[in-house]
Amino acid sequence: MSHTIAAVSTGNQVAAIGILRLSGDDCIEIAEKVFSRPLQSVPDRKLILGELFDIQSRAIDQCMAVVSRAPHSYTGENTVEFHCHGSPAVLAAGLQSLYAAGARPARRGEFTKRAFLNGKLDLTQAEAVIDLIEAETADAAANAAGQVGGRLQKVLLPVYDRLTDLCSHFHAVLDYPDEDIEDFGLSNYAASLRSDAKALYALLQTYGQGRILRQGVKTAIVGRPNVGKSSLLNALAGFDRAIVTDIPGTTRDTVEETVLAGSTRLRLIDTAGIRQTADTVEAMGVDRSRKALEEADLALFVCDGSQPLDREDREIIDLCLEAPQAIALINKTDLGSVVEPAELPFMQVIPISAGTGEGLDLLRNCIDDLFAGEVPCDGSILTNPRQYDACRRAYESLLSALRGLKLGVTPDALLLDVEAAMESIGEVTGATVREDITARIFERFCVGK
Ligand SMILES: Nc1nc2c(ncn2[C@@H]2O[C@H](COP(=O)(O)OP(=O)(O)O)[C@@H](O)[C@H]2O)c(=O)[nH]1
Ligand SMILES: [Mg+2]
Repeated sequence: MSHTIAAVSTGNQVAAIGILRLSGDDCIEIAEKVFSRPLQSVPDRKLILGELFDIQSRAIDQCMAVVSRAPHSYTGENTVEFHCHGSPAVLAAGLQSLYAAGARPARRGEFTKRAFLNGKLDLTQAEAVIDLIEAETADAAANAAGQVGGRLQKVLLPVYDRLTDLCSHFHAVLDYPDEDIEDFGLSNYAASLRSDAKALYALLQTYGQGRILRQGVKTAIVGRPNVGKSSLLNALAGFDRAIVTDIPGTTRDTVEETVLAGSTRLRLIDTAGIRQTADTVEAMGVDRSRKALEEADLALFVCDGSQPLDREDREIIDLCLEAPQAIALINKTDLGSVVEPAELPFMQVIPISAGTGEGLDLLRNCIDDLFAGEVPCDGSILTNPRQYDACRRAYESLLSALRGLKLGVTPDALLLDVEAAMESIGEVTGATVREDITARIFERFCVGK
């Protein structure tokens, strides 16, 4: 018996349409109490025009009701949706009257949780629904949509399936010695485990891209004091996010802002100018700058083009060249430049003026070229730290199993590793290992007929 839950599914803003959603065993009866038309016998997924009543049975909106019966609904349960006019006041009144009629407020994610519990979505898909709703760029949305469609599952399920086979075979041979089951060929298993480990490794490699898709490109703006780093952050952000003065050492802490460069989302980090300093607070800021640079996906090296490069510039350049990607910016072109692009050992050198905005479009395009398109956005990559961690553990268990095979450990010890790998994959897909192995033993080998 599943209690009927109700919620506004479209957010609390004025809009053309707002949807009230109900899911649970009694939802059709409950919906009928607040609606002018009978719903028991209407066909599935047909829009029915009628009136929605508030708690005092006053009509508050003309709206459409649609019924989807179990199991053919998002949650797998009976559901009813009211497509109302999108007035927060109407939706709130409608919701109150649904509560009065017997529904209870839905908790966060509860519709999707029910879909998961009813087998309509697996865990990766359920998590992807949340990612899809929260996606901030088109690419992130496309990837999440792919995960909702089960792309990640397509990578993980074959691995899980082969491991289930292997385990069930081992168990069958060990636990049912009298049955006529082919003995295990350890060398076959080694090949199969190796290819599974390879598939997981390839998936783990996608996480760097996945993190960028999810959180944006971590971009550290670095350079000597006063070259115009904070001015650049402000110019890219489109407002005065960081304090800009002509006093060297103004920025003492890191300042973050998210901006879009084409379709690429950047987490820009403005840093304190890197230099030797006796000022304790500034020195801490400089340490943070170095740390931001170490963690960055992209380093934007900024120099002041109106002055020759000096030793400090060159030291910072060396640090920047260690970042996965780096672009050099010769700033203050409006003052005339004495720095030649060839003096800077970067693949990309762009003259800009944070003051006038010159060169910033070029910079945005250059960044977008570096990062957009490189990531497959079809949902086959890992974007989520929880999923990454579970896949990493699965991979390590498989490596341990392979080491065990080499050393000639007993099948029991091997099984422990393989089952641990399955458990970890199950954390991503929501599979329950014990049941799956047991089921497979009986399905495939007809043991205990
Ligand atoms: N003429 C000119 N001045 C700039 C430009 N960018 C920054 N400045 C000036 O340089 C000084 C230092 O800028 P700021 O952004 O605080 O540098 P930071 O210390 O690297 O963060 C300020 O007086 C800015 O107005 C530019 O493109 N052209
Ligand atoms: Mg600054």
